[in-house]
Amino acid sequence: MYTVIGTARSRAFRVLWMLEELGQPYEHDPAPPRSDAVRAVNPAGKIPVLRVDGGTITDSTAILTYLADRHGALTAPPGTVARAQQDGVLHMVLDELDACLWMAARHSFVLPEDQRVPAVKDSLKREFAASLARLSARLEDGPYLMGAELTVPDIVAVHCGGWAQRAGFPVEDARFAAYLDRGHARPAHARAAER
Ligand SMILES: N[C@@H](CCC(=O)N[C@@H](CS)C(=O)NCC(=O)O)C(=O)O
Repeated sequence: MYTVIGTARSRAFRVLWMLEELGQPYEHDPAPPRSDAVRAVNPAGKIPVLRVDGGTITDSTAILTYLADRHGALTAPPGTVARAQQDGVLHMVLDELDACLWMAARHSFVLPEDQRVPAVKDSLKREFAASLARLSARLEDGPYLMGAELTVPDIVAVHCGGWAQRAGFPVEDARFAAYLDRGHARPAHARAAER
């Protein structure tokens, strides 16, 4: 049995969605970041955390990759060129979408007020829009980033897209907007969102 720790309004949503796609049973502890419950399993206080087989896995991407490999789904097989290409796209999404959004969040509400530089957000929004346009070129042969099937990079990219919309980042690229709608319309996404 898997236990996902972390409120669904965080990167923990990626793990909930993945488990719903896999059809695996799990428990969910919606603990907020930096809470005692989270620090007990991850001293950094960060979420998500996955508890499995008496062990603890931190970082949403590490968790998604573990689940994909363990269940042989939403991924190309490890050790193949296709998997390396998939990992390349995953890291691009992390470097260029997740990193921009996280930096904006840090300068909006995560850092102590006297350390925030709100002016950085305009530059991050421009960078984000340019990255989105580059990523959306991959969707030409879609419907997903790696082609016909939903894979781990899609879970992260669609989550980042929704995060961007909530944070007031521009998601004006029509192809990416349609891809977001496709991701949000998946029944497993809806089941995770119910949390
Ligand atoms: N790369 C990590 C980032 C984890 C992370 O920063 N999570 C946020 C919530 S989405 C958090 O716990 N923030 C609290 C903090 O940074 O102290 C992942 O993908 O899991």
